[in-house]
Amino acid sequence: MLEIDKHTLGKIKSAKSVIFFTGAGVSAESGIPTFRGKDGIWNKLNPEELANFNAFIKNPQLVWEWYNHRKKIIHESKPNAAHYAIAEMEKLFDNVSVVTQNIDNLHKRAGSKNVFELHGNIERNYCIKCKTHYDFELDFSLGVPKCKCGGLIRPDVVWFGEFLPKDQYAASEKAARHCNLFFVVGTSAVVYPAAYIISTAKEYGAFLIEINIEETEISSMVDKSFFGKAGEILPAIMEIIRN
Ligand code: BJW
Ligand code: ZN
Repeated sequence: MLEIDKHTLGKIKSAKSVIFFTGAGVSAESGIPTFRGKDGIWNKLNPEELANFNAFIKNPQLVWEWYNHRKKIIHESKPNAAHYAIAEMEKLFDNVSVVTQNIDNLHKRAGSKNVFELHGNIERNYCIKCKTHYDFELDFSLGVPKCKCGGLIRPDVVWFGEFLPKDQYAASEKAARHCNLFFVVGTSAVVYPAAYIISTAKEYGAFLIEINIEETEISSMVDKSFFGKAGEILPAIMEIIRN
């Protein structure tokens, strides 16, 4: 049974506008590996060699192999109890937004309506030259797919050194300035500018709750931490709010 102190419970129950800021940890129980931490993929792979534009230009084949491998894992996975609890929360509060760093589309698949994607979406692709979108299964039979203009097609995700989609970031910041309750779920909170959204919410007076299996960079700045799996803590919180 999850224990929630009176103060935290009061903040949860009185909230009108709520944000769930999520990272790779929210999808861990769906079988999608995280980046950092104990089982993180970057213990084995070097992000410098894969998650930046220069790496793509140098070896597009290798970068695409990595994304196609992850795409397969994502396609074979399903939203977990954490994604579903977050989607259900829309029925319990006036206003719920999901601000995610994940590219796996699982929040939308679980039924969340108001999702802002800060680091793109693995389901989408675009041409590096003319920016035309190719949001369907690409054909790799002749090597790395190219646009009709001759440019290489890349996944529509945000690599290191690249700007975040302006509209998604602006909408997330705006929501953070107006929310009363801000959940930080399954993120190491070390990647910027995404992590600034957490500080914005705090600056504008939101009550911050972290859910993670371990302490993170932001554990000392949040109002309350629940240490445990997102797929267990979030459904438990939902039940407590309902009763
Ligand atoms: C569980 C769990 C369970 C496990 N339940 N919990 C300011 C300060 C310092 C650096 C910078 C700064 N501003 C910019 C930078 C540079 C850089 C950056 O932040 N670097 C730091 C890492 C040092 N940022 C950028 O480059 C960004 N762009 C930018 O700044 O543009 C401006 C600019 C333009 C031109 C020139 C210069 C600047 C872009 C960042 C893009 C990040 N992209 C990636 C890859 C996306 C595509 C892909 O997936 O392939 O996004 S990196 C990777 O990290 C991915 C994630 O979205 C992101 C965050 O990771 P996340 O989600 O937090 O995952 P993990 O693995 O770190 O953590 C998982 C957590 O879950 C852990 O805490 C576990 O404990 C927990 N967990 N199981 C609950 N069951
Ligand atoms: Zn093109």
